[in-house]
Amino acid sequence: MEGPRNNGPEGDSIYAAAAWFRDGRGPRYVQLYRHLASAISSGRLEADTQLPPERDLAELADVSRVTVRKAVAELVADGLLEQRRGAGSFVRAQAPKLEHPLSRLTSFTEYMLARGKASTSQVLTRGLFFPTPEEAMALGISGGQVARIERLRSADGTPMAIERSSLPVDILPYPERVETSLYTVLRDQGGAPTRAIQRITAINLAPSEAQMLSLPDGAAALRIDRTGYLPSGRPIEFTRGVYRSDIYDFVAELRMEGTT
Ligand code: 16G
Repeated sequence: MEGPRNNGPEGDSIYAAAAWFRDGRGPRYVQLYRHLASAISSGRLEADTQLPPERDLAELADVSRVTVRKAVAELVADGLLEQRRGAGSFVRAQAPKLEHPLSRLTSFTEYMLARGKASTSQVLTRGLFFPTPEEAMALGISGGQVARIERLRSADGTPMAIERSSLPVDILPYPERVETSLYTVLRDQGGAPTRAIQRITAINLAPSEAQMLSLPDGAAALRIDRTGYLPSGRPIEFTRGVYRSDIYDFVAELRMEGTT
């Protein structure tokens, strides 16, 4: 084993099998990958920390070198580690998380613009469809069709979210007009939501979603269902979005009742 590395207060114990391996929770390389990814995003493994060499890491973690290699390769592919020639693997400096205030109703485009990022949308589905019972219930409609748009949303070229939005046909008769911003099209036609209710759930990504968001299968993410209302109280938007939890932090301001 080589000399001490800059591994923070926990030293090498962070790599020990007891710290990350649980029976029945999937392949070892995936569990090791998840453990290291979360240690990096939480700051327990700081930027520029050098990982032990493959042979030592295999010994510390009580796994084969192939397992270590696979986990490290995934972390490099995700941009969490970098390999420096002849020196080994190092933790890369992480982009700060984007804080998303929950009390303000913003669109993806506005939110990213406010952070100096350019948003793009890749349309996955767009058209008029018969509503699912969930869409019909959320939008308060009993028959006819809904306009549906499914988009992969990116900021400065990084995939951030997959959003599937459904709206009553009279609100969005031509879904093909939505290129980047749904709310811009709605405002141009006289009405974007002014109030919304969101439900946030922690999920693990399905393989197809993980691939689109450039994350490993089963990675943690946030699912947010938003129902958006016009000032009249009419629900006009039901969006189910899956957001990268390694980039998004949703922040809520809370006030004690009776104070301002
Ligand atoms: C946000 C909303 C989403 C809305 C979209 C419109 C959340 C969790 N979701 O992503 O419901 O449809 O903005 O953005 O904030 P756009 O105008 O850029 O299409």
